[in-house]
Amino acid sequence: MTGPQPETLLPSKEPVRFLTDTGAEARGRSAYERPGPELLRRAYRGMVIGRRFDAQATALTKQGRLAVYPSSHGQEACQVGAALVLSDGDWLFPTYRESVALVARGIDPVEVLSLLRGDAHCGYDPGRHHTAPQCTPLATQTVHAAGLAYAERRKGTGRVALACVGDGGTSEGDFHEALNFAAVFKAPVVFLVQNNHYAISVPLDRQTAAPSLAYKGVGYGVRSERVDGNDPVAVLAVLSAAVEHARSGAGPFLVEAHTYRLEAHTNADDASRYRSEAEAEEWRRRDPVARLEVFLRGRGELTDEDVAAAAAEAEEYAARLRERMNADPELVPMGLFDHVYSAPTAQLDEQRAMLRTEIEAEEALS
Ligand SMILES: Cc1ncc(C[n+]2csc(CCOP(=O)(O)OP(=O)(O)O)c2C)c(N)n1
Repeated sequence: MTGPQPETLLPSKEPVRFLTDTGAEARGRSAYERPGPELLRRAYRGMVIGRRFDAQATALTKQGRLAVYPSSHGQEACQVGAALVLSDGDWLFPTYRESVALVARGIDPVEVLSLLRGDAHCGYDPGRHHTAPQCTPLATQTVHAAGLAYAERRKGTGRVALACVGDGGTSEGDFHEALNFAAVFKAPVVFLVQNNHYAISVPLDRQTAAPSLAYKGVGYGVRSERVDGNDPVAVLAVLSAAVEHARSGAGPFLVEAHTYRLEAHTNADDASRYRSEAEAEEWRRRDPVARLEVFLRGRGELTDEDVAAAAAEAEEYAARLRERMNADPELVPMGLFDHVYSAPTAQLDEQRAMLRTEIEAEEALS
């Protein structure tokens, strides 16, 4: 029997944390290295802008400017952490929930939102940003990430892939196939499981009987860890170590981040039907933005001016986004058929012909 000893794969007994719920320094030493002030300050700025972006996107659904928006309010530490631990050449594989991670990666927010506006399958150039299109079928992106990471390993580029997946997504077959493949072929991929406790209305205890989602990695021989997903310091520390592990050739790494989705699943969902306000209130007390602010201020690494500057930048960002989203884009309906397959299927050709006929009939009327 070869392969790693199980003890080397197991997550910490408690989720890794550097901060208390209120942002003080947590007791005890961590096996992970605390990120330096420069990275933490960047994370703070990214989270403030990300939260403002999220609120603006939600408002745009109410104005009918956006068809749907899955909020990641409350999950900013994971979202911004995922973007900040990757270098430009690394690959990010997001789900529909990851809009804040995409803007933190520096992608134009209007391009990020064009999928959710219904204008395109993907509004940004995945090749340019090394970021896959946001995936709606659950866990499919984990297979793509494992395959791409394996290709990068074969090519010897030193690049890694980071795949985001939700707690619900870990029940999908694709997730298990991706873990198995990545472990056997030592694909340099990090699986970031954002356990936000609900898959739409399905709570975690109906999703898994495992001691924690991190144990799903152990069974496949994948080094796994749990982290307080609302502690930005811990998220950055653990994700950085996970990326380093993958980049060094040691194989995949699974991080389960314990977090909470404070808003409904999307604007089309009513969260009060399946969870209590008291529960959400508990999690509001562990707000990742406030925790990091308290911590950095306490160390003299964030000043009143820094906080005001981040808030002003976020307002400016939202105002510009609002303005640009209020303009009607010029759409090319036939473009929907581009980039679906490298060689179109007969069914796709048929659909394309049907749409062309409809457009021509409409043009003939006008
Ligand atoms: C393969 C598949 N099955 C079902 C759905 C419908 N669906 C969309 S979101 C969702 C819940 C996902 O929950 P989770 O993975 O925890 O992610 P979260 O939305 O909480 O970020 C479901 C079942 C889907 N998109 N894809």
